[in-house]
Amino acid sequence: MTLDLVIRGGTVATAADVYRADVGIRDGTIAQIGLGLEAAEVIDATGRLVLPGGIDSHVHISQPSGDGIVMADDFESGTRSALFGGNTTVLPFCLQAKGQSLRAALQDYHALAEGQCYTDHSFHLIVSDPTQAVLGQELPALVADGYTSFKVFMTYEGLRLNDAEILATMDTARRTGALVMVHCENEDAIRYLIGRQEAEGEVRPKAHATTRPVAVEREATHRALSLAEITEVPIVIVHVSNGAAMAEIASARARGQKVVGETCPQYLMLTAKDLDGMDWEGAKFVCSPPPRDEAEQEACWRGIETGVFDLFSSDHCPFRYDDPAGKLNPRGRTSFRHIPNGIPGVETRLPILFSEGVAKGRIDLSRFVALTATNHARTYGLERKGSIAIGMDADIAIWNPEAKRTIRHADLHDGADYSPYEGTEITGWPETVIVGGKVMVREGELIGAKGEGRYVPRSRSALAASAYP
Ligand code: DUC
Ligand code: ZN
Ligand code: ZN
Repeated sequence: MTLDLVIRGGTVATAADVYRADVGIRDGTIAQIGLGLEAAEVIDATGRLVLPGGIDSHVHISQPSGDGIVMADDFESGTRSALFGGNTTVLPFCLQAKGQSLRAALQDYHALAEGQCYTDHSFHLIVSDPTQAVLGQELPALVADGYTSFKVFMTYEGLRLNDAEILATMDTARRTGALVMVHCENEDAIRYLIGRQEAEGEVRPKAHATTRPVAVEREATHRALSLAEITEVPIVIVHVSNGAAMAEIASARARGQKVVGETCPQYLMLTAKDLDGMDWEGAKFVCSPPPRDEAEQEACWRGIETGVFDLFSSDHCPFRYDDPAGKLNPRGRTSFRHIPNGIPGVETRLPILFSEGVAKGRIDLSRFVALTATNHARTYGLERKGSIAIGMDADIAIWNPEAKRTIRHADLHDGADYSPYEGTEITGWPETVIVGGKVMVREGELIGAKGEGRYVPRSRSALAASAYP
């Protein structure tokens, strides 16, 4: 068999196995796995790990974020940063504005992504306006077209759905075999707590954490799971930050519900104390749910180790710090309420989990691959992605497991002006990244061009597919 490219002599890891083999690629696909493979182009991977490219199934790129606020990444910078972080596919969200059709929203996002991406990509939908037309006609047609997952919010005025709307949206998912992702925080409770803080004159960034305590997330998680139980749909609880919300997921599973749990680097690496920085620096760490404390970090690690979490995503949602269109926008300087929610992290997600998880012995390599690639592909219907096996897309990251790096924003490739993980020491970094058989980053150098990442329509989730053979 004539191969285009062979990755020779590395240690291949999948979610099931770790073994020595050469990987042969032809026409963008993994065509052979064996020993002694030959091709015109050979990459020597001796001493390196050959892993499925990361799939980050929770990122925000070019998402409208309120008056005068601009996200720090467009599709060019966001996917370039993802690529350097060892990712080969990202799933950003397509936000439906109130009154807008989902088709129109998708057209906008496709236009923004077209010709700009370094990685493959696909879109989740955010349903903010679940009218009868949207739920009855648009969504079913879009699910059939490969947009097989959508997110609903229980928080944010203008975005949150009430319980009746969540039930109706979940019912559409039930009828179409789509997967619902839920942002679980109780908006009314947050409003109440914000009112109390304001009455006390507290406006600093740290109040973002105190107005979104664990109970706010735990209650909403319980309610989302109950609504999913009632409508009989599988769901994803995204960006889980604490042990109490994890316990809700575990008990729903024990009752027989199909639930996927997701956590993110910020819940392992940051705490609410980071929001209490000098001179508004805490704004750099404002995200929702907020980071908690060391005990909750440990709880999240236990969830990663024991399987409460299937997904480890970045929730990359970047805003520049020192920028009137970012964290320090004129209103954001006056109160935590106006600091845009979200932090960058698409490039550091995999190195952080590798370093803190694999290198420190908390998880093994196969679990790392499952949490960062394979489970994302199965959960979101990316049939040819997330593993190294014959017939799969040749999406591969070659890692130096011994590389020592210190995270410095100056070395990253996103459009923000800081990293929340500045100064963190890392062991292990992806050096060469291959997307669809094309070497995009070679030993740390960008050699691929924007536009080489493709849009990927998706099948139904493995979790939702049982109703749709
Ligand atoms: N939810 C997200 O998923 N990302 C950023 C902000 C938010 O609330
Ligand atoms: Zn969210
Ligand atoms: Zn998010």
